[in-house]
Amino acid sequence: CTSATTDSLAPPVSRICRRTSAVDLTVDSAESRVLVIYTGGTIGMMRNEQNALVPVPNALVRTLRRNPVLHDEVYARTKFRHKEPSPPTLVLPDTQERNRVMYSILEYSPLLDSSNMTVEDWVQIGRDIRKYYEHYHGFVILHGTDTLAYTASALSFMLENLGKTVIITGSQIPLFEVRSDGRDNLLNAVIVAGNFVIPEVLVMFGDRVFRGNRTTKVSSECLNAFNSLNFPPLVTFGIQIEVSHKDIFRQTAIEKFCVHPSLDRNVGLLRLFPSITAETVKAFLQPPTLGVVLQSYGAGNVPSDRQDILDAIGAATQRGVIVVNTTQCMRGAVSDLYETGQALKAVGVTPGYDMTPEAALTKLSYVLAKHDWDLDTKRKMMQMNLRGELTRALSGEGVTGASVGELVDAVAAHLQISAPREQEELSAMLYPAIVNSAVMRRSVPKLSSLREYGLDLTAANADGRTPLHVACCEGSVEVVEFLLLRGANVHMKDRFDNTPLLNAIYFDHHEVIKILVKCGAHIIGPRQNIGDKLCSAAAKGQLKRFVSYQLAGADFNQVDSSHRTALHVAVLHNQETIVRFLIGVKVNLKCKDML
Ligand code: ASN
Repeated sequence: CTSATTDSLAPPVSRICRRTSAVDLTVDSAESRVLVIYTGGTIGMMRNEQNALVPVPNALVRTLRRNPVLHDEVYARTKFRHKEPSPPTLVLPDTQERNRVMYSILEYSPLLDSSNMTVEDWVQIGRDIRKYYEHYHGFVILHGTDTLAYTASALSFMLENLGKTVIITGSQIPLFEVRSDGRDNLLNAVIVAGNFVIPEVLVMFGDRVFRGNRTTKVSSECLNAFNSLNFPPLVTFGIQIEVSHKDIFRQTAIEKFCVHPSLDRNVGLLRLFPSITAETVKAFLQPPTLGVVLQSYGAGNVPSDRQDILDAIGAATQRGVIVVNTTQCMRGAVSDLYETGQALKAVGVTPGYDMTPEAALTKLSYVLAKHDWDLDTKRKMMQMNLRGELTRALSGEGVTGASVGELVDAVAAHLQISAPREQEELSAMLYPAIVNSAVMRRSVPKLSSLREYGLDLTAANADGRTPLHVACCEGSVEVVEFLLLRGANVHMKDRFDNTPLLNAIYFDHHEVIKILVKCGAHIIGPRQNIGDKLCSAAAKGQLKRFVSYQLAGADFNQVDSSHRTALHVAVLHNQETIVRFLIGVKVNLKCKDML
């Protein structure tokens, strides 16, 4: 990330004063941890003396604790019998999904109605996600609905190379009331964050989860307050939770997660209306304005006979102001279908395709804060699909290719399968097998052609194993890089709780481990029983394994179930090379085992 800061940003210490250190919570297999960042909003509001809804501090956790649908007290008591975790941690009852989810609540102070939130609050949320990134499987942000779509869009750009699920939700009716949408929204958001790796900033509301930067608040009254009219939902809640894996936007760089620390505030939204004056347009485009999202009519049209307005826009783009054209319509994109739309191109306006106003505005703030990009690059970036915010086919980046549907059709016909649901299940079984056979052969050309045929190189098989897991066992650096550059996720866990990194460690593929770490892969000690694994390697004198763990950033002071470190075991088994290695990496020499 660049370390650019803008003069417009005050240090983000002002409002949010309560800081809590990371939870010290061990997690067993088939458990996961979610951090809930509670910023405010109706979900935690009550009426004051003037009968107005205001956020109430320190009330949410107490209420959630008393609700058996949101907290399993018996499980929590057994789990936390030694120590109450901090921040306060609740446990979802068994939801029949893969993981039992523990969720910790980090309550901001003061809690805010989202109408009072600013860029500083987005930066603070970004910082907290960065701070706790390696301690949790996923993140939920509880937020007021009024500006939720702006926050979701802004975070989608600020969180670079995101590899974990970040999901924003809130409610229309406070959770303290008998009839509230807050309970289901929170429950569903925590379930998704704790069970699925969808490496995007998402919005959960009602029975759907949308890509955050495609979402707009469409109703101040309905419980289905949000919609995404240019992109389908990524998750739908019915009797089953359906995840649309093919629509997930994946990062394709070998880089670690980081948070862009600033946004430029000198941006604005200008909505055209018939007979708007040139003076209004000029005033809007005056310095210090650096970027404007123009909301034009229909498919991107402006009055082509209003030379005064076009001149005002042209003068601004000449000065270096970035003007992005979007449509006032809720659905659809801008194009140069009409003469009235082409007029804008002639005066240096950048097309914004089908971006929502919230996405276009926050993207502009983000792009303008990238001080190492020149103006030309910034304009290009506004037209590129950075986080799934604009439709690729419209921007000319679409991946076309022959369909593999014919193969599935042929197998389906052979097996006499015709129902769409069964065909989908067949595809889900066949595709990973085909991709994995190319991975086993270490054949990058084969993988390329499978991709051209439309096969998903990130899809998991029935054991939850992705092509990246298989590649990390095989150890081909070329294949691992190829998959990572095409969206493979380093945080995916298979049915046996193994990540690609653990697979690479198991086979001591040191070069592969280095690439995975570059991409943000990390090990979580207690959860993955690293202490036991280190002790076992120490007993066998597996020096190579210790180098693998070292490359993966393991803590060699971790203990096994008998509270012994690898050093205890190495000494016990007279493994001199391991003892020398451990002393070399400065392990704690004073740690005592259970005896
Ligand atoms: N005014 C509230 C907020 O945005 C609305 C809500 O959360 N439903 O904080």
